[in-house]
Amino acid sequence: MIRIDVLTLFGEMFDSPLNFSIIKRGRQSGLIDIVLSNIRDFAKDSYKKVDDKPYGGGAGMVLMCQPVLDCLEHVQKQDARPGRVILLTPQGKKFDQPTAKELAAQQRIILIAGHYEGFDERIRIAAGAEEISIGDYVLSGGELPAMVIIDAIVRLLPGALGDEDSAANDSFSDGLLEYPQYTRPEEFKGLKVPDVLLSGNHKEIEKWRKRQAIEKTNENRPDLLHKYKKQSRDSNGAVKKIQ
Ligand code: 4GX
Repeated sequence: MIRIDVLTLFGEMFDSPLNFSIIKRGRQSGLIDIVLSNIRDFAKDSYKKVDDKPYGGGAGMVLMCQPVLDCLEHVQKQDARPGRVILLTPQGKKFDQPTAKELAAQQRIILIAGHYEGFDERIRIAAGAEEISIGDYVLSGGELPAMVIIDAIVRLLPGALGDEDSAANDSFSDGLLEYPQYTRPEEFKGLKVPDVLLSGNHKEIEKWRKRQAIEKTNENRPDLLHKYKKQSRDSNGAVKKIQ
């Protein structure tokens, strides 16, 4: 069972997302153990102070080394597995599906979510931590990124999804966005389901879906299409035929 620790000042933020749907089932069925720890419990003074002004000046506050590192030491002692320590910051390596797969193969992960202007850099160094960003925008804290990462990991664990769902069919599993889907009725306010999907011709349906996936990727994410073309080259370096 994979263990995910989250060090945060706002544990209540996790209550709802961790108790629904796939994550809830994953926790109930013993696929995953999620442990929240409150950094403030490790503050030393009577004000429970965990942050201070930045050296060199500037706006905002910085999370102090002592409460974060004491909290980390406390959770690391609870389990023999040391775990990969991850700080959620906009300065980190960009989170993506390959990273989710890599993390889903770990035994233990420790996520540290800050809520102020940043962490004292020595937290990263002393903890031997890596930094991960979920995208190029600024959030008010690392809690939502931690939940995003947990969600992406849990659904990859064997047995987390129902039989009918498969992580192998996801967007990104072959480097392309997913093709468009349709369900009943065949016509809605004059908008028809493409004929090919009603044809029963599986070969033609597959070709149509592939073509649609390529068009969608070209339109919305040309950066992904460049990667896809690279990976689709054969051993002689020629681009494999895209049908
Ligand atoms: N992907 N934020 C972290 C506070 C902070 C800033 C610097 C440590 C160092 C974010 C993101 C993100 C906002 C989380 C600032 N803590 N995290 N927070 N995008 O924007 O991961």
